[in-house]
Amino acid sequence: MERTFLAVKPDGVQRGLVGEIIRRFEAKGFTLVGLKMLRVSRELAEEHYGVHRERPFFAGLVEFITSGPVVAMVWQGEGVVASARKLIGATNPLQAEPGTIRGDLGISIGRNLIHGSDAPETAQQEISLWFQPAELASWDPCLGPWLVE
Ligand code: D4T
Repeated sequence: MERTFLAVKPDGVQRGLVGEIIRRFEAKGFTLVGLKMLRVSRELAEEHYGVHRERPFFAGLVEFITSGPVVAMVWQGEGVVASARKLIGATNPLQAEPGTIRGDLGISIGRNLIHGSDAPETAQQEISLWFQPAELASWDPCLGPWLVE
């Protein structure tokens, strides 16, 4: 079953939006299989955002992600990677559609609340970067037959 990596960034934690964000993925019908709060090390932040190393916003991004606790999660479900990106909305919250997390709850690209993997391969890499296998729980929600035909 497909899995994705999501992280509520320090702004989402500080603003008390962790519950609201989790609620949206639960209500959609996805299954939470991993969850932890952590203070991200500079090493982890630089590895996670490695593709942006040469971009002008990289230093600020690493500074921001390491500035406070983050809630890291793994979610499971059919099509969860692409669907989570839709639920999250465009990178710039001012351009994100209403109804999305960023569109409803944010205003600044540097404070866009949540990260979501952009493809199934990236999701696998990010899950193994952030979680040990033993930290993930495989379980079948009893609502399964009411969510998927
Ligand atoms: P993440 O990776 O956090 O889920 O965001 P996106 O996938 O939507 O967007 P991204 O990888 O292009 O950007 C990563 C991260 O950098 C911040 N950022 C981005 C920024 O602070 N200034 C910028 O100009 C851009 C493009 C926001 C998200």
